[in-house]
Amino acid sequence: RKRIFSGIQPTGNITIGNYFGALKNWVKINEEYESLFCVVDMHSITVRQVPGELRKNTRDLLALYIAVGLDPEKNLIYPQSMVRQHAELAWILSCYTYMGELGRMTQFKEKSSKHEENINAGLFTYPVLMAADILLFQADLVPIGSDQKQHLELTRDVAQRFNGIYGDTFTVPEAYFGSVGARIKSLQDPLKKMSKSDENPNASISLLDDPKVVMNKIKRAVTDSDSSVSYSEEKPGVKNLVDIYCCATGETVEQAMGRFEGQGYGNLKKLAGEALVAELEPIQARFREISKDKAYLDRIMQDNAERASALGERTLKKVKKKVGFVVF
Ligand code: AQP
Repeated sequence: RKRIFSGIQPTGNITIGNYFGALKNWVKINEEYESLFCVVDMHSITVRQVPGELRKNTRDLLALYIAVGLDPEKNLIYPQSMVRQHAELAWILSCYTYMGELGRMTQFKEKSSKHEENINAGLFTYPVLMAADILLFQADLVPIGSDQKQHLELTRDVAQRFNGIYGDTFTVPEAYFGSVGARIKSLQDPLKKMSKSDENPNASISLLDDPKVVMNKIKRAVTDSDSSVSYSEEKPGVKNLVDIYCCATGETVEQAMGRFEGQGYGNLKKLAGEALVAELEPIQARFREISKDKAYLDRIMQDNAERASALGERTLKKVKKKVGFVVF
């Protein structure tokens, strides 16, 4: 079986964007592959975090992985920082990655302009850690959103460079673009993507928002001064609501437009909200169940991290030997 690796940062409340863009796809494909789903907490400290919140978000995100349907007995589900091989490989790979390459990364440019007070070296070398995450496990496929394409390209370049110098060491991974996920946009500014670290709580819907909150946020979603539904780039707010409706129901845009075209916005908002609530309620119920049992989640984390560590160690040992470290 081919192997896949993917991760999400525990940087806030996981949104329906993260769900439709990533998690739901993982659930669809995880049984076909040998899968690792990591909570990438080491990536998130490139931006300042409140320690207690980071720890809670990490546990919550792990519980959510399980609640959406990823079985921790069949997949490796763990926090990145519990597997030290990620950091060790990242250091070695950083010596095979050029400043010029990292300087071209658009996410670094964006994030450094957003966090001018804290442009740290980790923000710059973020893609090296991501390369280490993937290459450590010899992943064949990496489910990513289009915004991560450039980072995956860099991962491939670094893998090929290393293989070129030392002979076959790393599997060169391919991107896997899922089929469920439309890009979900902010409910308050539909030209921006919905983001878990958005400061406006009305801009995003959390996977854990209760039904009333979901309905209200959808009701308040920004549309336009026009009054009838059509699906086009000129009407980004309405298009986003149709996308959300389709993601939650599994209907195609054509089917949805057969239902909503030419109507006012009220019915679209109502049905999109109801469909979302129906999708989220069972996930929330499972999440509450899992969160009640702290010992259960502790055990899953420890057991999964141990297994991931043993798997990663195989690659790390090989790499250490190749670069000339003393290895026993
Ligand atoms: N709006 C979105 N629509 C579809 N997919 C999305 N993803 C994120 N937002 C949307 C996908 O979710 C995964 C999470 O990746 P991440 O944790 O590295 O964070 P991100 O991409 O930077 O997502 P956020 O929510 O915007 O986080 P913050 O606010 O912390 O930067 C990825 O697979 C991504 O494509």
